[in-house]
Amino acid sequence: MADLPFDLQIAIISNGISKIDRYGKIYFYLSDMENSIGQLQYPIGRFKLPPQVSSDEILQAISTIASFPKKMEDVFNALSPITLEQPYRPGGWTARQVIHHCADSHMNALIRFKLGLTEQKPTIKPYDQAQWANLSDNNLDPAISISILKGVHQRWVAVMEAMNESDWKRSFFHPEYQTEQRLEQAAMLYAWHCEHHLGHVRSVL
Ligand code: NI
Repeated sequence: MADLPFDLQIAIISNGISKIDRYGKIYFYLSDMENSIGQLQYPIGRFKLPPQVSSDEILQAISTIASFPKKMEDVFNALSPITLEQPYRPGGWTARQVIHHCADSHMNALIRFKLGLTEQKPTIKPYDQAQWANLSDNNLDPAISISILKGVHQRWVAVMEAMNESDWKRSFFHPEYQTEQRLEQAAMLYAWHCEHHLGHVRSVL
C-alpha cells in the first residue's frame, strides 16, 4: 500500500471493488490494501465486550487509563503542524480531531462511571461523536484537550481505585446498543479505547 499514491487509495475506497479494473494492476494490491485500511482503522483490532473480567484485567485496565494522558501528550508533542492535520486513514479523523474526541469520550466515561456507582442501573446518554468532532471547539489547540484528559483521568482513576468487587459488578444501560454494561466491562472498553486512538495518532507520526 505504501507505494500507491494517496489519491489512488481514496479512489479505491470510494469506488469499491466493482470499478477497480479501470486501474489495471490494482487487482494485485487490493487485498493488501483492504487489510491495510482495516489495520489503520483498528490498529489494535476491534473491541469485544468480554463476558467475564478478572481482577488482574481490571488492574491492567486502570493502569492503561492512568497512563493514557501522558502517552497522548508525548505523541502530540512529536506531531508536526502538518501531521496534526493529517487523517489517520482516508476519510478518517485528523490527529487533532482524535485528541479532542478522546477528551469528549472520556469526559462521558467519567460521568458514566459516577452514574453507575450512585444510581441503580442508570440509562446513560449516548452522543453523536462524529458531530461532536465537527463543532468549532475542535479548532482549538489539542493541548487543551490533553489538559482535560489529565484532569479527567486523575479523577476517573481515583474513582476506580476505590471500587470494590461489588462496585465493579454495578452496571448502566446503554440505550444505543440496548445492552447493560457492567463497570468492569466498561473499564475494559475504555482501556481498549485509549490504545485504539493512541494507535491512530502514532500512525501519522
Ligand atoms: Ni473513539
